[in-house]
Amino acid sequence: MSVVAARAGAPTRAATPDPGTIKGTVTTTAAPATGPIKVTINENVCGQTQPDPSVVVGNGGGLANGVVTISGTRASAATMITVTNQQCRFAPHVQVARPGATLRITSEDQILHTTHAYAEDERTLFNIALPLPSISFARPLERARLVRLACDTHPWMRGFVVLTEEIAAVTAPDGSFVLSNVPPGTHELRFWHERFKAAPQKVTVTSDGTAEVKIRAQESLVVSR
Ligand SMILES: [Cu+2]
Repeated sequence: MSVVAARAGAPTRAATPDPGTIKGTVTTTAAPATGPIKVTINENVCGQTQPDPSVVVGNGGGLANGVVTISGTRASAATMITVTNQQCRFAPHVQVARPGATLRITSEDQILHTTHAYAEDERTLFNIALPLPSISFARPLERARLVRLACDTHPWMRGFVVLTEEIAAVTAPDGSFVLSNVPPGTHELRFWHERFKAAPQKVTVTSDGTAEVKIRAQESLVVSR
């Protein structure tokens, strides 16, 4: 009897719901046709042409290099990311980090690249010359914003870093994405892509559950420069 009473009176564990997961795909049915970009300098390293990284559409219309974020959430996103100048491209083309993260910049190419970072208002954040492969530099990425990377030597080179406090994921080559550690509840998903847009979408996540969403994107008239 006393044991039962003791159990009944014991403090119960706080009912913290387990986080859930959002899995989804971003697709488009109207991808603009893009051809390869003609290379005009350093063809020995860069090749004669470069694929256009701004439109990468996989089987079934999956749209790569988009960023899905969950409004109003807070994430423990990456605090250290790397961009590599690789065969005259920025790899990866798009990535996500939290404000305050450090960007490591390096090169694999035997030619001069620069990694020129711009804020959305076209202000230069930094411009790093990489004359040799394997050297690397680190620069802080201080606040929530979209950072565009360009190269002063090679005008086709473009990259993006989305700095956000929110839970976010970059879409894979098949357009898929996974958002983990999502608090249960109804959330709004937002989508960014340098050339496409999509309407915000509501999704409900249950404790320890997996919600599936499909996001349809269309070409935007406003292109991130
Ligand atoms: Cu370059």
